[in-house]
Amino acid sequence: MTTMVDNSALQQALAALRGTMAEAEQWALANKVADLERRAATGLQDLYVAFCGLFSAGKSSLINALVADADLATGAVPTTAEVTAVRTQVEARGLVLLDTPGVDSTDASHAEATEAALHMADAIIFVMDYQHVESEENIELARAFVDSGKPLYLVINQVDKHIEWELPFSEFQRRVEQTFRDHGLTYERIYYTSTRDAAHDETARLKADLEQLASTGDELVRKSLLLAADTLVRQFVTGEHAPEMAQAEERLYDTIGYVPFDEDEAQALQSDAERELQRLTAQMDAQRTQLRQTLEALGDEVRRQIQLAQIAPYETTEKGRLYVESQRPNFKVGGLFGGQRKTDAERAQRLEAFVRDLSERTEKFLVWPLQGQLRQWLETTAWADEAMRQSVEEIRVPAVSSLCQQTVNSGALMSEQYPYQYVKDVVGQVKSQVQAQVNGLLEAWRAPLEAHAARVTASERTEKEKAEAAHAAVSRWLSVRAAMAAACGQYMAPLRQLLTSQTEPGWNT
Ligand SMILES: Nc1nc2c(ncn2[C@@H]2O[C@H](COP(=O)(O)OP(=O)(O)OP(=O)(O)O)[C@@H](O)[C@H]2O)c(=O)[nH]1
Ligand SMILES: [Mg+2]
Repeated sequence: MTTMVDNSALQQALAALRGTMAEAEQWALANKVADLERRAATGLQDLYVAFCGLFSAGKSSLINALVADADLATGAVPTTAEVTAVRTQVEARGLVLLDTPGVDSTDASHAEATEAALHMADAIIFVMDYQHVESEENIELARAFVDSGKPLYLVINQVDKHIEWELPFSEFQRRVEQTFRDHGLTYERIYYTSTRDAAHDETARLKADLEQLASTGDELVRKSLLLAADTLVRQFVTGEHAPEMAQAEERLYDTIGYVPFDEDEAQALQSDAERELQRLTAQMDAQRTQLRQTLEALGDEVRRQIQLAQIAPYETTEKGRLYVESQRPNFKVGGLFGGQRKTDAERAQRLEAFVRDLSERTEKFLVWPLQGQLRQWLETTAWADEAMRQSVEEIRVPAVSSLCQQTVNSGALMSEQYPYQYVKDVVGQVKSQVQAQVNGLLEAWRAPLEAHAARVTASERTEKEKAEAAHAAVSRWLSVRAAMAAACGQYMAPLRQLLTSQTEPGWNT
């Protein structure tokens, strides 16, 4: 089984990526893509292994021991200043060992050089001095190598310093491995080496394994190239989206106070905000509904009271009957000697008697009790204001006189039953006019009620605005992240297609 990589297509895809980065003036990234292009140009023939670690761990000495004709400078003080490549040949493949300057926190240029070597490396050999394995700096460095995602080999060098009677070597090994496990640091394998004479030296083993890695390294090289490209693309996309991301993050700090760790956390925050919004909306609706219901209940009560009010008992009805009977065309008073004047006077007098009686009763048995009821309601209503109180005092007895005259149905006058119907009609008119006044008043009370509802729910509204702002901020962040992921995916798609393992069975096995 042989895996074929279309090298010219790969070079083209990388060149396109470099072009995009150059266009955006991301020169450092474009140059790193150019490194990958050079690897593609040689048909991915070389395997790069970076030797990294703190200074004086013995990186250069170890490479000298592994490669017969290597002659790297070594020394007790920081020695290697820049990345040096030592090239050997293993069958058809070049094996390139990259010696790197020791990483120490004081020299940034060394860290940069190591980073550059890591970018080229297909595998990392992390060299440690026997005495510094558990040091904080060493563990921190190990973490960075693990995070790079490249195959990591640990080398505990200078094991000639081990004194067997102090601690059995197997116990030392157990402790070292435990330390890495405790820190959650994963690796391919550990080697114990020495460039001096030492009982437990595995340099030969390391050399054999490196050669093995080189001879079977196709998959590793492709994976590592993909990883290197992916790292560069991520850096590029992150840079391109930096202003948007900074804005999105600022909004997050302003609302929830921090940036979510990942999409999952962001989505959980979204759901929290949505639930909170629902809860607050329900709470506000409930409060508002409750307030509105008090006004509706009052309206119902008032309507009932108006309907039940007795404003035309027997005597009043009689007065109504007498008046309406006087409206018949054949109505006359004073017998033969009665004149039109007398008849008119009688009619006017009957009208006045009915109107006065009905007015008085309307006032006493309808308007006053109604005002009493409304006043009482206002007294128990916290949000009642002066204008509302005033509007109750302004309820008036309707213009009964004109109502009485207008309601007469001249076509029905001669009917025996009509007078009773007439009084009912007049009473209905009076009541509906009072009802209309009350309706107008209750309608006007809606505004103060809504204003009060707004005051009562003010804190919920503030909370709601907060939740809405949080939701919007997280959404924004998620959408920037999604745009970044989509951009990464788009840039990486051709490379992924070319470099992802495509085995061709039965061909040239
Ligand atoms: N005892 C002992 N000393 C060693 C061993 N390997 C290297 N040394 C010594 O340790 C010192 C540092 O060795 P280098 O190979 O220069 O270490 P390095 O990791 O390349 O150091 P920098 O390039 O400065 O980061 C030198 O004095 C070496 O002689 C070893 O296996 N045992
Ligand atoms: Mg060195």
